Amino acid sequence: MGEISNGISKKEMKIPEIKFTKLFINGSFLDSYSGKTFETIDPRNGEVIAKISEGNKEDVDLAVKAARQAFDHGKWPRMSGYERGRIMMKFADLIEQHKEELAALDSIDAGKLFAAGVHGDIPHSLNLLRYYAGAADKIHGETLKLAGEYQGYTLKEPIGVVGHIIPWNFPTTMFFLKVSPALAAGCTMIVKPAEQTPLSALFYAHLAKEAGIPDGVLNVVNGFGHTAGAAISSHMDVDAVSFTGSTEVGRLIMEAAAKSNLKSVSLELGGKSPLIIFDDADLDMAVSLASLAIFYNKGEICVAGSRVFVQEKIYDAFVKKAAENAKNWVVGDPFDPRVQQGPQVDKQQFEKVLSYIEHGKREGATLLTGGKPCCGKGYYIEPTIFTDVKEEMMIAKDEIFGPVMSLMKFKTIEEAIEKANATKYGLAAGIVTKDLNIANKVSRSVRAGSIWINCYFAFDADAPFGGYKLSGFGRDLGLNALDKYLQVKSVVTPLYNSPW
Ligand code: TXE
Repeated sequence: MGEISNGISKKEMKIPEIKFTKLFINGSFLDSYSGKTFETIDPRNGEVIAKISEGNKEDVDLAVKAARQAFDHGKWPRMSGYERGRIMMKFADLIEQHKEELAALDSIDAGKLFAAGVHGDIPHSLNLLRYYAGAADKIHGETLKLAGEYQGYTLKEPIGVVGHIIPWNFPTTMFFLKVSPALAAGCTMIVKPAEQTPLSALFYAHLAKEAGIPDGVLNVVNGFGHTAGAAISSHMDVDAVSFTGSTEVGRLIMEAAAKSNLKSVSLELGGKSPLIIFDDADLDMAVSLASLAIFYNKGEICVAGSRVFVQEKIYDAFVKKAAENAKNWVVGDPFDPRVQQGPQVDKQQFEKVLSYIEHGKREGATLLTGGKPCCGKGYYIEPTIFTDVKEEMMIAKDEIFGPVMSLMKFKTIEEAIEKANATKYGLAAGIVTKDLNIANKVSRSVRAGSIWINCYFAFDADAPFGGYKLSGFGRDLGLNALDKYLQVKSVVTPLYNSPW
């Protein structure tokens, strides 16, 4: 195992000062109504980073009131799209000026690689913000040539007050994935970051104000899911909820929406994505891709390629190389530039992953490599590979959300398609082959929202993203995402004289 110790100086770690810990409501940082706080923990060592104001129902009520006022009477929804876009561009520029500090916040809060933040999450989030800033003045309806002596047009109007409930695995990207199209559409909003990762969202709220986003448009209420999150999803004055997280909580959110005001809901949930590697694949490339697909972000990624199907002729060679690769995968402090994998986000996720590894061993899968905690005090887990995995095993069925690859062998294309689809999820799939016919056939047959051919994690602001089956519904990214935050109104008029 190419692990390194945590012996890096504080200076090298670039530990940022924690400037914002309160709730951000109506343009100001406030203590929570109850005065309560919760601790956010550094997964590198289990130590407390800061105490964060804990939002509850009363705080959500206050934030929704501010967002409602800003929507009904404020200038943001009535501003020209061009002007909204200009302010969003300024917001992006301000983020860019603070990108190292922001990436460091996500590193200490979520255990994310600092380099991945600076070169991945933050630039990608800037792309999102700028992409939707550019779209803000291009939100068009249609003209309708109606039957009889009528004509009409459709108007696309912002849906209103939106609740964004987001997870901890990509605190920055998730924030902008949700907030950018909603801002472009002219909505006002409340963001509820995950309780594990409250820090960067507060900094973004501060920068939004500096950029000129009016008070009440973007509110951030940190807190727990069953309190602050539930208060958003059951609120009578929230018009839409956009959620990313577990399938279990997705169901609760739909239920709360149904029982309150039938607010519109979109859900991006878990996954158990297949990566299918055919005999003709370049072996080195296939192994690198498969390793990245499961070990990147310590496997804490909804589209992780957690089920790897390898065609029989290259299976043995693949297994050997994948094991070598995993043994050389560097686990350690996310600030060290040599490191490829940081700690799991918290103790709960760390224990969840280890318990799945134990299940895998008990169910009879072969532990090829890894399988243990490592690197001292923090929540670090060795990159792990199981072979001899059977479809009915828990490690082949459940979302582990950790660095655990399940390797399976297949013979024919039909078998690969059948196995790939034998899951309750449908978020993403990868195909590795040089044969275009195979790639086309498999990409049409696998029931998943994103298909990556000879690549993985190929996200782009312009490529819609979302799930089939229990991976949810609705699309983030792309121009489609704007639809979640818009209403369509039909306006009809007589063509000539009014018949009435
Ligand atoms: O998710 P939760 P958890 C999966 C992954 C992970 C598992 C559990 O398998 O191991 O879910 O993670 C808020 N009403 N994913 O428990 O609880 C919560 O505060 C309203 C996949 O952390 O779904 C947080 O802000 N909101 C996923 C958000 O929901 C509630 C990313 C997500 O937390 C709530 C994360 C409630 N009753 C986990 N309960 C992905 N698709 O990327 C919780 N929340």
